[in-house]
Amino acid sequence: MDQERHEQATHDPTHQARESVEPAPEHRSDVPSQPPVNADGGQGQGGYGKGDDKQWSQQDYHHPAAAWGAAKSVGEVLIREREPIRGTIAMLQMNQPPKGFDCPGCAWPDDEHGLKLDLCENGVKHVTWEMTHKRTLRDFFAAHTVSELESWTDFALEDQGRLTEPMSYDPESDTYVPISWAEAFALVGDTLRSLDSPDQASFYTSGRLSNEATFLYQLWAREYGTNNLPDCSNMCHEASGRALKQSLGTGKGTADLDDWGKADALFVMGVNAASNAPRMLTSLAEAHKRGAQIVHVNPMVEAASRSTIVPHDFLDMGLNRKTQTSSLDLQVRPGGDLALMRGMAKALLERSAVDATVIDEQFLAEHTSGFDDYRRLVEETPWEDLETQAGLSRHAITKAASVYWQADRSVISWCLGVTQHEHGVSTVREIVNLLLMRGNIGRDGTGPSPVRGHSNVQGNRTCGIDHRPTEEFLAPMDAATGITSPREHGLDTVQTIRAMNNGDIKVFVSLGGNFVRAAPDTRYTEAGMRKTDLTVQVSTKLNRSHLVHGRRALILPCLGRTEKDVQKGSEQGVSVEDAMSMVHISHGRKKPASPHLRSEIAILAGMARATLPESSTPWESYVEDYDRIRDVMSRALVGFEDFNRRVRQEPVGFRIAQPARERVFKTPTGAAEFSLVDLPDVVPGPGELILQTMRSHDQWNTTIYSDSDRYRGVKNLRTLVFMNEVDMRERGLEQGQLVDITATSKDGTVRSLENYRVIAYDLPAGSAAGYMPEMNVLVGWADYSIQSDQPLMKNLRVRVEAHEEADRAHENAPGRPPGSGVSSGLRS
Ligand SMILES: Nc1nc2c(c(=O)[nH]1)N[C@H]1C(S)=C(S)[C@@H](COP(=O)(O)OP(=O)(O)OC[C@H]3O[C@@H](n4cnc5c(=O)[nH]c(N)nc54)[C@H](O)[C@@H]3O)O[C@H]1N2
Ligand SMILES: Nc1nc2c(c(=O)[nH]1)N[C@H]1C(S)=C(S)[C@@H](COP(=O)(O)OP(=O)(O)OC[C@H]3O[C@@H](n4cnc5c(=O)[nH]c(N)nc54)[C@H](O)[C@@H]3O)O[C@H]1N2
Ligand SMILES: [Mo]
Repeated sequence: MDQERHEQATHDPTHQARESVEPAPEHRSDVPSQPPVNADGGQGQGGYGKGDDKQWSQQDYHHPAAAWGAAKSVGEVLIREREPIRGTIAMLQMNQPPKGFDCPGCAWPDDEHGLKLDLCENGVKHVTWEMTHKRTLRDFFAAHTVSELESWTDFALEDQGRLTEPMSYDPESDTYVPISWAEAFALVGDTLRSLDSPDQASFYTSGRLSNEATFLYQLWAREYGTNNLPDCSNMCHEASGRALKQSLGTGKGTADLDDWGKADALFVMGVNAASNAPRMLTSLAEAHKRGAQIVHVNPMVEAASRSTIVPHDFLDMGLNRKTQTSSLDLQVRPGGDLALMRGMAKALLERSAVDATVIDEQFLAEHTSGFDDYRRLVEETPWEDLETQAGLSRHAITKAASVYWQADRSVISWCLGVTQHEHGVSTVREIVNLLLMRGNIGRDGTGPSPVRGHSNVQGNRTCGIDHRPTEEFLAPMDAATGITSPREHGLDTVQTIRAMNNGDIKVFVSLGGNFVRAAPDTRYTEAGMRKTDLTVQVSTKLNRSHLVHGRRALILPCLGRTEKDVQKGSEQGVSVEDAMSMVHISHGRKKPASPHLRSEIAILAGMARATLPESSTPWESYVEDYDRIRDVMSRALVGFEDFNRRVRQEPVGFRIAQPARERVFKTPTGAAEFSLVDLPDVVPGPGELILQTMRSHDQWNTTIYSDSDRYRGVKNLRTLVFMNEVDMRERGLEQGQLVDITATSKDGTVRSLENYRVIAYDLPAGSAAGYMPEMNVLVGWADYSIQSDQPLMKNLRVRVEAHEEADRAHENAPGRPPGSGVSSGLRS
């Protein structure tokens, strides 16, 4: 059976010729009729996805977001995972307190009433992915060497299903072999204790770890002696946290779902909400129905900025009645958001000459610092510069400003389109500047609202995953736990990759996530991983990071969020914090995928005890009853007082105090601080394009469900680059043509991807877009923002040109892993 699957996964690409052709879409007239040639040698147009031999196509998508397309897709996923009944029951329990489990998908908050049914297509896909009936058993590992598995697609790896028992890499047979939990813990402990310094280990986490597990994770790392705690936030919202902290004194948004429900204007910047935060569609549809204005700021006109039929709204579904979800679309230049915000501030100041009320002078005087300087800076910035940098006309900018000044209450939200840029911190601070001018903070229906990614990425930070912890955090934590945390800052994601390559990191522990795929500079990251002495992956499914490993390697399988966690005969719950600072308890309901799985908390405690045999931390006792972890957390963490009681409050737990919401600003001046930066130049050089790497509709970060991207009209193709038609014409490129993409890194090194297909798309001239994680091979390790240390995943400087035939022969050598059409080196 495994053999069968394998063959399907690494099929002979020439079979594609036999597949029947899709109905001719609008753009297909000039598409070559021969079968698509594989990009990156051997794995095909599906990139890291399924890569089957279906013909690709692309056409415009005209239907409302969510709606029947989503319902159909959910049905298909349930059937594919053979979970139609259990899947449906799980859907009905998801996000339903008091006994439901928190959706392990995105961090969008629960409905204020807790009980209303608000599901989304991608949440359901995510849950079903975890609940699959498929299992990766020891026989599977015995039958396939790691070298062989390396040639499989990422899709095929995860498609083996849930991991079932601890496995350890055996170099002699080049396979993973079973290991007992006790031996696995001992290997981790012994290796860590043998290091010259605790700083030779790095402890990564992806943002889905519960608050309780997070707390134990950082406790283990710090008691052991290091602040090397990189996380996915380093690639995600680091810029938001830093900016909000500088401007408002605390690193989180202030708006909650209630505020979204009361705002007169919602600004949605740099997020593909219909795919990545689908439950936002409900808020947008409701906002439109009550007459609020919705402004989308995005170089691409994404599905959420058209219309939606909210899938749980069965009446609307039945009547095919859609709701508008946009009043204005601004196709900003990539990285031009700061200029847009400043342009809106300038229009606001101009308007204040005829209508003084558009600026909240009283709020500015009482609660802010630096406004006069900001006013001067804005007045001195010429309109022409703002227009050029924003890529928008003065008229369009002023129109957005008029929506803003006519609204009594505004919320501004943003995601990766704003943060994964060189000037991400400055841009978020400019968003806050604009909010402050009208007192849009600490009032109902107002505030900044970063749209977070992983379901508990915000909680991870709150509970201590931070390579730069503050004394404010460490002092009470040390006092409550009796440990002495190191004070020296640790390594983040990019610096961990550097240190691995330099031989400075010997042990890499990963609680969830898929580091080699998610991180920038794929080849360099892989090389670093292979240099380590030990890699430890606590995971639910097989992924690339298990195959690209250290000299020794462990795969430790854990319970998923949907599964029952029983310790000492009693069911345990864990908590998470959503993007709007609400903390609630989550109970898995399902029988675990295997009797050998352990909870993340139990695995952490096992590794910690083996590392720190003399530790006075009651690791074993914490595992027996998670209330004990919450008790110590209530003493260690500001805002978690009386944690055990408050987390069980119905319907949705409690909100962590966010002082800025009460207009208390913990900045050095005690006021909200205006930021004053020069307008950055974000215009690409001649012949250059700014490439952003983003998600398709059918993927969860490094997990790719299918090779299609419904709302962008793409079927069966991931190795693509979207370009403006004008840029295509300038380069003599035609729809569907094969191209090479070359990125020049900040340090002058050059990386390229070959045999990608160019697709015409409505985005600003000078910009391009394609999919992560395939395109991570183009992100040099040195390409990170000096403000946030975030990799510039939306801001790569590239050239795109027709693929040269001569290169093709060697690119299509069969069996080459995806991305081997990649070349990198010092060609500058
Ligand atoms: N189904 C699903 N849901 C997810 C995820 C998933 O993979 N799948 N991932 C989760 C995670 S970890 C995260 S962080 C979030 C990510 O959610 P998103 O931020 O929506 O993620 P991306 O797909 O990277 O899309 C980035 C968006 O920013 C736009 N953009 C690019 N450059 C600019 C710019 O310069 N300015 C502006 N204004 N916009 C720009 C792009 O066109 C695109 O719409 O989603 C979370 N939710
Ligand atoms: N080029 C480019 N690269 C990017 C981005 C981009 O926009 N462009 N976005 C970045 C962002 S925002 C993020 S957040 C990162 C994502 O980076 P990661 O968080 O590292 O990656 P994921 O794909 O979310 O991790 C998937 C793996 O998590 C494991 N897993 C799933 N559920 C559980 C669980 O309950 N417990 C445990 N222990 N493991 C589990 C499974 O084994 C699965 O294979 O990628 C970043 N990389
Ligand atoms: Mo993220």
